[in-house]
Amino acid sequence: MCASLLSERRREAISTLKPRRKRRLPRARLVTLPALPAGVEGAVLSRVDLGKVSRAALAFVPAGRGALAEQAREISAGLKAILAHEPGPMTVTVQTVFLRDAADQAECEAVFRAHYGDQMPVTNFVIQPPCCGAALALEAWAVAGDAVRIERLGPHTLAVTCDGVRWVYCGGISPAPALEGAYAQTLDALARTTEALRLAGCSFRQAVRTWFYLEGITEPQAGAWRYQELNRARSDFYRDIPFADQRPQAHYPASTGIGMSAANLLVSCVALETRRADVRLLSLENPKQTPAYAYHRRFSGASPKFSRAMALLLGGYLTTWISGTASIVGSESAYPGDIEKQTQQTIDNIERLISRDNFAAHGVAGAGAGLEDVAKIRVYLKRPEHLAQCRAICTRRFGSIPAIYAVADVCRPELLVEIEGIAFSRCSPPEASGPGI
Ligand code: 3EB
Repeated sequence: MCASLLSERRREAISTLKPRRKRRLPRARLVTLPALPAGVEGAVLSRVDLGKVSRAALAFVPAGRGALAEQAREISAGLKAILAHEPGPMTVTVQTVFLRDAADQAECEAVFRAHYGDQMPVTNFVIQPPCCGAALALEAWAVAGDAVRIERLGPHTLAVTCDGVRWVYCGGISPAPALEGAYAQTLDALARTTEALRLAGCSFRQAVRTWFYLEGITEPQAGAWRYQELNRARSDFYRDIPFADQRPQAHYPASTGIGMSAANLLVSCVALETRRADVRLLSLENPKQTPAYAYHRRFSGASPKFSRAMALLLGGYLTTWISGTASIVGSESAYPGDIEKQTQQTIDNIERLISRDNFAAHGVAGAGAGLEDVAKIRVYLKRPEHLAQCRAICTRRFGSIPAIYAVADVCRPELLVEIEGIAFSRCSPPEASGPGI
């Protein structure tokens, strides 16, 4: 089934080429959807071929509805079969486990520890029920390549080095349990994230992507909302970080700020380090959306400090981290109460954000991506009963790529859906003049 989907996607890519380009061969996509081994249900895999290194993204929900441990073991067995079926050895570097019940975390963790032994990836347990009703869902990233070096630098830090670039993954970071209030919790979690990055020799300035999962995101606190308190802490913390080093414009990391049904706050991030000169980081804004850091005070006293996307141009390869994106036009929520229109608007926003036109408007020619270059998405739905309508639209527009659908509150009560993802495409290599990252 997956093989035919793949060719369907390729056909789509060819048929949408503009007439004047008809004679040119379509450039091979970096993202493909390989077939899974027979007998594994509920999993979708994408593979990203980046020359010396290849990556795989997996989204997996168990088919069974037995006890948590049974569902977790189904995932463990399926994961083993899927990775064994790949052409070469693959290592899972980072994973996010979406859990229906916070009380299941210890048991779930035990199953994964048994699965990985001393090869445990950086792991986030996010308390967001899978929309389909399963007790858990898994999103996993794996890497393969002869020249890849993996360093496990503690429970919250893992580094992948290849071709002169170090990708640092930090996750599973929570504030001290005794802390109260989203302001103190956020500051503490950010301090711990800094420490986790430091184990890999990185600083927060090198962060390109962050995730903030916040319990009670739309609940009041300290005369504001918990999300506004998170923004106040993030703004205070970011004030002293020279994110603007490379360009005049601030280049805050791409980010997701989303609700979670328990466990206060969870933070994770990706940072990059390289001395290669043919590298460029570009933070992207959406011409149709007010930059979040410039939102009116009415939305948050201290604005949300993140970029709509962060792009890495490295040699001829472009990686684009797409922030959590919602149905916001300008700074206003569009289509309150309408899941289908919000989903379409959200995907329209993403399409525009990663387009070649938008890269060109940011001063970078020869780069960009389309929805067909997205290797994995996460879809956060406020209400699980919207799953079928939302998934139909996502599948139509992104194809059958790995996708996690989880129940979570979005930071504004009227928003019903938020989508994030990551795209891989080719680009003209940036001029070899940069100082690295
Ligand atoms: C928005 O566009 C929706 O606070 O880090 C999206 C992505 C959102 C990231 C964050 C918040 C964050 O404003 C909410």
